[in-house]
Amino acid sequence: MPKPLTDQEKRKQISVRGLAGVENVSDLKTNFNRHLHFTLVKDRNVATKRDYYFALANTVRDHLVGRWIRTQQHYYEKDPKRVYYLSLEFYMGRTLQNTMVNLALENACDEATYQLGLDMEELQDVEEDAGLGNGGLGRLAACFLDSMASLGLAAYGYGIRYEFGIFNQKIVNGWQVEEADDWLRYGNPWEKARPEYMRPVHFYGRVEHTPEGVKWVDTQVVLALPYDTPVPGYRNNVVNTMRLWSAKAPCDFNLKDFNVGGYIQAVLDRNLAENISRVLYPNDNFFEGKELRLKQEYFVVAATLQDIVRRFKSSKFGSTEVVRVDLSTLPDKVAIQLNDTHPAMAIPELMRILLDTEHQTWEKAWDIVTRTCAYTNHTVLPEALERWPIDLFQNLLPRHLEIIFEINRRHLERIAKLYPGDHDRLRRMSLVEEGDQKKINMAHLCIVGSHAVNGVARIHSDIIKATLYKNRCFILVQGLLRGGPPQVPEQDQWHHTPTLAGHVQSWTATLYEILASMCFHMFFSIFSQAAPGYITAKLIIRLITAIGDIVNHDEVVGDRLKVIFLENYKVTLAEKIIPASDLSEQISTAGTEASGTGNMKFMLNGALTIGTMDGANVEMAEEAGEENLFIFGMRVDDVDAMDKSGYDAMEYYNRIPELKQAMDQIAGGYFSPDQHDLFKDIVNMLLHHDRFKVFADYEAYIKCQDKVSALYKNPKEWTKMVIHNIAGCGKFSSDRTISQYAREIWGMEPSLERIPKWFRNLKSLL
Ligand code: D6G
Repeated sequence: MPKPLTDQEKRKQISVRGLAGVENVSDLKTNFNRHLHFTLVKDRNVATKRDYYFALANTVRDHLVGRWIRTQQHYYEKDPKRVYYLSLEFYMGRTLQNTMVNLALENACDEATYQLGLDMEELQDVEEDAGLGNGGLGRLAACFLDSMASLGLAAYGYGIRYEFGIFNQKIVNGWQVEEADDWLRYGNPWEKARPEYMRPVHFYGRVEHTPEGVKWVDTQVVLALPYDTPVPGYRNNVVNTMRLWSAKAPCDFNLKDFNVGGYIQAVLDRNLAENISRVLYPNDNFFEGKELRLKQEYFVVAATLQDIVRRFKSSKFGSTEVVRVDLSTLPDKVAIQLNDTHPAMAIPELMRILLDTEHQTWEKAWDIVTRTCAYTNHTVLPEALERWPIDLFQNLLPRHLEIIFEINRRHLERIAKLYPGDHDRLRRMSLVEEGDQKKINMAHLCIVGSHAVNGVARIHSDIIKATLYKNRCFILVQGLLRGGPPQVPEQDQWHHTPTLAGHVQSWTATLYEILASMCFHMFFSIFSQAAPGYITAKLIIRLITAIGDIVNHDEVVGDRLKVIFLENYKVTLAEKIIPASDLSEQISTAGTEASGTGNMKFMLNGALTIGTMDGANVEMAEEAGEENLFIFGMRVDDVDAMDKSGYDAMEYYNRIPELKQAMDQIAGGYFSPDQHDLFKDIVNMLLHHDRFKVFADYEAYIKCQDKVSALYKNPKEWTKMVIHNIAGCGKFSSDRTISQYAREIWGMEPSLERIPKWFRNLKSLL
């Protein structure tokens, strides 16, 4: 008779079976019930759908834990180069399904929940989106974390654990109304607080120059409390970490002048310190310049750099034993990627650590910083570029301002030597912008302080080179999708199901005539979110819903056209809309959209693109063949030429009758019968101060839409184009993008290997 297993041996066996990927439905059921009982303290009589979701999430999470610990052990043992992706946004969406897919648990969980009498999809729907981002920039960061883990890179995402993510959009009487996104209300099963790694972050105070060195004193301290979220790679047993910081007031916050009244006030004032991580600024491509935002930017950077230095200096897992005494080899072991200028303070902060704490010379410190940091630019729109007023800086981060001034002094000295007498160049390239109010140009700081600068699409990188800064630029192309090598399958394997036609025509009475001759139904679905303070954007949303009110009830049009505003666009909604769409509109004026992200996702998911030669559209046309996209309108050169010759919207308005009619209808209250001049400002803007020159592309757009409509009537030809698009979208895989970043910027080698060897060999801590 074999000896019965001890409890510990049994546990180990279960865990080894789990780790080997042989999932057992009955184990999942047992663990689900265990979590329902012990973690949620519920029985099946009283459990809610949310309890079941949490039980399932915890069951799935258990499968991450061993892999997570072992991955981190491995990094400590092998000491590979690590990459740190610093971003103010990580737009993660939901986690449960992604985790199940990456761990190959989806089928087993589906079966287990089915046997328990539950519907897994319904449970998945309970999960709140982690909406810690505005759009493309934040979603890119999330995709990159996934790819870095899938490619076996020792990578970390560092950001802020906002208590409130991107607002929830409600449409009330046609208007956008914002609601706070209280995503943590019911708890977050994916995160693990790590109070033991709490770090102090200093603000305000003053700088003392002493014979022993520079001291930043009389500061106000806020603590940064890390929350770790596991980031599993795709079926390779790697689990990396996303560490998000939350602001905590220290116990003695404002308690220095203790007295009874002061005590109550001091406790209430703790909120002020903790407000730093309260809410994500809901601005996409727009710089608001608020002090709280600068605090957020420095907060994440200061806490993260302390963590990076601690990890670099310590050796064995869990130990604080110091193996490296100084930071001179930092660039060999650490790459820091700045996701836009938002974490740009990493440059002066690392300088401050090297100069004031590590006592390095300026030259040595600068060499370390520039070889460690790299910067990704996300936009050239002037209203989006971060320019912090010097007064604000002086007050909040006085030592950093000194360092930035010194960086600038040396930088300008170098340029003056290279281009003697070129004062205009010095002014253009300075980190300090003169004017009524002096400002620090954060993009310039990033470019000067980095060894690599890239844009997010080829055309965008070219534009940065030509405009923002004629300096060292790497050309990379971002991608957001995972895809294999291009292969064109047989056409009859494809079915074209026009479930949701995204056709668009102009908003004119002519539209109705076109529609009357149409043989198919169109659903014109629009989704968009306006920053709460962006009045024009909100008015445009109101116009869209107003057009919907009229068109959707029009007797001539009947059911053939519906204009639907899909409220509360977010990752989860995108996952539903994108695969359901036939036509994707990517119609930015050439030179204004850095890349776009939806364009590539629509392409992969079988929609065709009507678009301008802008952002990633350019490369999509290259990959799929320009004949397989509906390209129209001005190229960047045409726009530049028009900038010189002048753009006159009135000329188009007066010359094109249906355009005039549409504008007159909008301005005259056709779509707002109760308030005739409601949309007048939009028309005024289009006619008199439209820097995007929308009318200049109008005729080309309408002509191109005619081509779209004609082709849509020919499903065979349409499907052929779709196949070429899907087959050509491999380049836009974020795995491909990250491999390129790894090799060309970080000096790391990606690997697609599954990692069973080290994964099994490391000692179990169970
Ligand atoms: C994650 C995973 C956990 C590890 C912790 C700290 O929470 O296993 O102990 O990170 O890792 P380092 O910050 O020391 O790398």
